Amino acid sequence: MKEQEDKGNLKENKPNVNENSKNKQLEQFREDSKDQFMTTDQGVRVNHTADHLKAGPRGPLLMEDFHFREKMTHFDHESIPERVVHARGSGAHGYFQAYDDSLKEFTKAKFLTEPGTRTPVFVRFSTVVGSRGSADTVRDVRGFATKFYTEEGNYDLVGNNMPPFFIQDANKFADLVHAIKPDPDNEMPQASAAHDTFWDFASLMPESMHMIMWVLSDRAIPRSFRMMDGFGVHTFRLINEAGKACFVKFHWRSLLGSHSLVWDEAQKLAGKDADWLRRDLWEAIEMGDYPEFELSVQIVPEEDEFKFDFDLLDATKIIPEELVPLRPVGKMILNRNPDNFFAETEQVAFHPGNLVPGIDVTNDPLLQGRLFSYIDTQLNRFNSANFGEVPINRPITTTHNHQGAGFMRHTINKGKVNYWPNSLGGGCPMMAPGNMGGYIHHMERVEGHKIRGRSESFNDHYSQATLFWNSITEPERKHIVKAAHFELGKVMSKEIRQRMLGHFNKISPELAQRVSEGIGVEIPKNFEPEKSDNNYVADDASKKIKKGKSVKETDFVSMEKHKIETAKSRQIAILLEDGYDYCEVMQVKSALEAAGAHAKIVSKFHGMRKASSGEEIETDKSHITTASIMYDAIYIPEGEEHIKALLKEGDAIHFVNEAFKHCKPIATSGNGIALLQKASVLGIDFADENSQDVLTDSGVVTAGNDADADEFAAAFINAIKKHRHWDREEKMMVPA
Ligand code: HDE
Repeated sequence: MKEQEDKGNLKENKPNVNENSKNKQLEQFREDSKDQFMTTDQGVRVNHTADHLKAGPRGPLLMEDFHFREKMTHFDHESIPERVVHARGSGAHGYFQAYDDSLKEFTKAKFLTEPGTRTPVFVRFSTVVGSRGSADTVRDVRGFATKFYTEEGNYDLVGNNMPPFFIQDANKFADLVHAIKPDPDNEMPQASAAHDTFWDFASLMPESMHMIMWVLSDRAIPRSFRMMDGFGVHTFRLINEAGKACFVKFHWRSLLGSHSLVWDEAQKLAGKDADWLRRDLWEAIEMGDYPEFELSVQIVPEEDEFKFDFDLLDATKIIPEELVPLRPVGKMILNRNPDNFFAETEQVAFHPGNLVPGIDVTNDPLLQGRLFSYIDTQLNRFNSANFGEVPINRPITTTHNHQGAGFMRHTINKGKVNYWPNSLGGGCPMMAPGNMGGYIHHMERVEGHKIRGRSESFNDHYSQATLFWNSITEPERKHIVKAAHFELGKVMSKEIRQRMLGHFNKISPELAQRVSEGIGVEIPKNFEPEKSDNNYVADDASKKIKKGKSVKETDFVSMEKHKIETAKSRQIAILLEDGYDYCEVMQVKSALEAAGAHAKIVSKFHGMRKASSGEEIETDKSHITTASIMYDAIYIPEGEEHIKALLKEGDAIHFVNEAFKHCKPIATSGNGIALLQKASVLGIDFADENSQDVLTDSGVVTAGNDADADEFAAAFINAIKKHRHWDREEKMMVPA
């Protein structure tokens, strides 16, 4: 019917977008009970809510008690099904802003090319395997899903914190998830891959080997949602104004760098603070330490599709940055916590098929399956197709279509006409041509025989796993080996352990050897991986890609080689008892704060701690309410009485010892060195207590009592910037 060609009589549904557009929209739905009477859902004021209506003070409930029935009914229906994967998550609002318009050459998506616009976003970070109440710090992939509320409608970039994926085809997803989730008979273990079913599946799934390397690496135990990178994983398409397409991979880089916990710390945090990552994100935003991520793209012209030694449509592969460098596009800042967890973080519904003009999908068989699953899964969660009307899911543009009825419809569509084409409604709502924002799918030529199979070009499962192993540093390798000792050590079946060694041996004989030492089985001879029923078909693509470009190492996958060194937003514990040196504490504290770190006073008990010169500082945390695992670094000032007290305090000695074993920066001066000795800080050179020296050895900074406090603080901040000092791992016999 009618296609709108001139803008003359068109009511523009494209808002003037700024960073507050979404917030303004949400404001209409907020409720504030301050200074209000309680009411029923019907708006009737409630006069008493502590007792239900009874037949006599000791009698039964009366059915006519509408207030009780309404209240109880609501409570009984408060929960919705948790997400089948990514059930546990944390959300934050913010905005995205492009740096410039240089991406116009490749895409017509306005939010990526208009530097003057701040596009509102809502991000949900998540773990994948655990249920809603599981611990944050388990070994797992992290979800990194972003909803951009653009002036052209919602665009969702639903990514992870690791760039490859376990499988190539969506038809294996249900099996993968069944295998990694708790066992069906006893629902154990919670939020962990370390059980027979997952490794059984993985060991029969050679295509998962590249991802397995990432999952065993420290990326799977991030220090913070704010300190991890994000990846779109699939190859998508960008389309420019002229309709020309190119391939694209999306990357988020944390501007605080990508940092991890150590495994022992992650396990302890799961017990002492199961909300560790959620709390970290919430508190950082409340304090004004807004998480920042840079969006970059890797662009591959369509004509270069086969110029690599892997298939761009294979989601188990990365494009090494040496082959296609990252091109920065813009920055996202998360600056507002949600008002209500359920209404926003739980109800937000992402979908990789939420696309705007200028961005399109490819035939990646994993992505294609996702295009079905995400809407389908929302129907299970919301029991209605109207989930898009929930405030957090609404676009900031107005919506016009005939998809009216269904459970929980909010919008009141006017008029008789709920069909298209129509003449009674003047042909409205109208079709929008491409030059007026109508979404036009990329006109890719497609032809082929119906086949349950995939191109032979997907049939290389080890090269990039080897590339990963070859590209990382020795401490990172060591952590992978230890992770494999743990994960496979929990596997009862020796056959499964051995099959995994067969794969590791194909990735790297050194890796296999080192893992084999810890899991009590030999590397199998003449190992041939299972074909796992894949039907690989030789086709044109497979002939072409074999000649493609490759690299032997790619530094960018290593967290250690690509450290952003900053002390910003790091948590520093200052151990204090009465009798400390006030001037030194204040000088170091203000230097830490100037570097963007946060210092917290930790003492035996809550209350005021008195300096040797009489000043007082209030304790933030007592030993029983905190632990070294909750800090990035620790500092112990000098002071005669204060150190004497710490030397008698088991908790303080353990605090120092544990932080040392977790490779964290530690600083002390003067007689504080005695506390390090008592805490078995071994194999480290200390400064002479009675000197002006400042000495840093493996992240342990010590200063003589005549040293310059500024120099001392600067050395400490440098050690903090390096995050962890892995060389200590070599020196330690007894674990933390
Ligand atoms: Fe998802 N995934 N996924 N996934 N995924 C879901 O959708 C699915 C995959 C990712 O914070 C579900 O709304 C299939 C890759 C994130 O709400 C479900 C396949 C990547 C989130 C689903 C994949 C992801 C989900 C569950 C293989 C990284 C959390 C709840 C074909 C690029 C979003 C929901 C949030 C959630 C299906 C693979 C990321 C069931 C079928 C690859 C970050 O629809």
